[in-house]
Amino acid sequence: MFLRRLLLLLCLLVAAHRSVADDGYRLWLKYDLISDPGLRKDYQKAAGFIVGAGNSPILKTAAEELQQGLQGLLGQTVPIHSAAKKGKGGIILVVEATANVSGGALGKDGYRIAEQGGNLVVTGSTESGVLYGAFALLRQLQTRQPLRGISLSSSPRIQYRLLNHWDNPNGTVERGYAGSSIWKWYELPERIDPRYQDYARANASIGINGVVINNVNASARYLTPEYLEKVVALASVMRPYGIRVYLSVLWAAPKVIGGLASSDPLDPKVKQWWTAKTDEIYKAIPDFGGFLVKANSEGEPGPQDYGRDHADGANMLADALGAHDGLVMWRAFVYKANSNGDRFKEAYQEFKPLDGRFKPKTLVQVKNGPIDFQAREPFHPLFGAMPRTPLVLEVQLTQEYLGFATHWVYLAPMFKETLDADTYANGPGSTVAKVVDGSVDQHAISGIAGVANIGADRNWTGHPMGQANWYAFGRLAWDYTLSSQTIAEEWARQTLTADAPAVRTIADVMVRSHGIYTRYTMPLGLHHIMGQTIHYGPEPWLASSARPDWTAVYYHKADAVGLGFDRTEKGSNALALYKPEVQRRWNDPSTCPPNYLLWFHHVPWTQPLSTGRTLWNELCTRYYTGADSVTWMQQQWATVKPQVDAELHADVAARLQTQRKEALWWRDACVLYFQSFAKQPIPAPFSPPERTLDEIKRLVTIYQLR
Ligand code: BDP
Repeated sequence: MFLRRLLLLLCLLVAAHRSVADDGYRLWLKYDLISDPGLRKDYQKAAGFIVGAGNSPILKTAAEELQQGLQGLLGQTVPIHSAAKKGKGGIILVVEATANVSGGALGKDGYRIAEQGGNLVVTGSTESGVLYGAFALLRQLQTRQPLRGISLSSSPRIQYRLLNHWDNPNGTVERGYAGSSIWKWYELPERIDPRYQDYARANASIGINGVVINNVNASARYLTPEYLEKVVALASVMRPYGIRVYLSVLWAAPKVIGGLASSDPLDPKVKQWWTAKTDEIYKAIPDFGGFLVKANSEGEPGPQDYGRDHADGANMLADALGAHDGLVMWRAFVYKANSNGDRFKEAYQEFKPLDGRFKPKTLVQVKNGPIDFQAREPFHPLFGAMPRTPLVLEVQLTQEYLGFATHWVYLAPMFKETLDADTYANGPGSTVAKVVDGSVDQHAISGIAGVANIGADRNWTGHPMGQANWYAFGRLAWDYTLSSQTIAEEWARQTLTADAPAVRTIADVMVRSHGIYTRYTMPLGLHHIMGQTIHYGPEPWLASSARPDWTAVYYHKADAVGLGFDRTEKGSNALALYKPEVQRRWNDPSTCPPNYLLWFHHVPWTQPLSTGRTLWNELCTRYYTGADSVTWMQQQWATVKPQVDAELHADVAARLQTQRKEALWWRDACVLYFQSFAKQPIPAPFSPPERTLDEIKRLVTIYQLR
């Protein structure tokens, strides 16, 4: 009998242990019971009940999310009351459009959390503000902050905070590394996967308020009545979380599904078609967000097919929106095939002359850098150059050029590098962030977009650490003044462990990881030397492709003299696109930050750099120390093994092994290839690679095979 009981107990223990194994599904919203009984008691005293602010869908969500979170964290029932409840020790949710905080009124969708009369009052300036406040309060508990004396207020600095999904109707995801699309088009609208709600919850918890659900290389299918029904179903899941749904549209849709002969934006029939289509969408989805357009870019159709320009196209769609509350986000990611040109300048040359021509409700969406989401890019010269047009900053969370779901790269430092860059558009301090939030040019609308790294993998992002990039994007979109370190610690504490030293170790690795990645892949401002088509692994020797600006040699320009793209006056003069203050700094190789050097200069191999080493020696040093730093990452990760979930620890440890292996590919491929131009030995204390360039080329080629 005793033995049987013991056996049963053991089975239960094993089962319990299994059930808490962390598969990453719960993201940063774990809400596990707080183990410190003292702290738990304090929280229980302050959060014994909730008084809801009302019964609208968003307000109900706010109360219910708070309830669910608190019940998990505190291990007790937390009732929701509808009317102001007498008593102390509860949380009161309030909407107050004119709520003030020290320093002024709360911004739109802002919140304030303060103690009042023995309760915690969460005030939102809108219903969404209450929801964000509820999540902010949960974050306080999840990161074990005291509630006594709490006084917090925050308002979003950027108004439209969007995820852009590059998801296709057949379930694939362009540049997606976390499985297939989370949208199950063939099941919708009848079956609503419960995952959609968890997705909405995660987004709302970090302030994301819009999602473009389909690829910018868009299918016309989404605009058919059959697919709009499906979009309606998704919109109804997002709505209670304050999230609006947007669509990427195919420019040629009037031809493809409308039976028209043209999609010329100035053709009255085309205008009529879009107006009717837009009305149809708003009838079904009254809070529809609007359209995202990739036109005349990488083979996509657009207004230029009819001799019109981007502004003609965007304005026609803005007219079609009419009085509906929606936006047109028109992408500036364009580059003509011009073998004598410099791709760096092309978007600027096309869009700058259009400044002032875009109608209200139209925003131009610009990638962080001038080429294409490279590991590190200088800020796009359009920021600060289009004062009469609101610009959306587009960053990429999916790691197309940053090692897919294999390499651990925390992207907040990269996003911040762009956000904090000074354009000098309106004097010093005109950072990209302030151009984007509208404050430099007094725009009433502002937006930021992150190309999602989310897929159907159980843990959402493939690499467990990729979740931090989703999280960081939302937090920075809300408040770009937060530091990368703060966000990393906040995320790690909620997601991985409550152990403070372990959190610090993990955050330290995170914050350095982007610098490490660039060192072993594209140091000193090298760019676009990755594997053709797949954009994975090194291929600096790539000399021919369908277009010259898809090769690597177009960008690195290695020769017997040196390395790098001369974009000064003597070269393509792309530097002239920036304000004089920026030009001055980057124009002189001795003041140009080493991280941008080869973006702008063709530097002799023997040239001493500000680091004291010659270009060749510095290049080798970065490749070698970068690859070695992955070993450091592995060591750091090993030290936190006792503090994080075993399954998750093993997952990340295994991915780090691949990362180390591939960092060595990058190192060996690049030093051996560039050595064939520099004709210099690998400097001490580093040892030359043990394999030949041909051996490494073969390895990389395997990844390109069909
Ligand atoms: C590039 C991707 C391509 C996208 C394109 C875009 O390689 O798949 O369609 O960006 O942003 O980085 O439109």
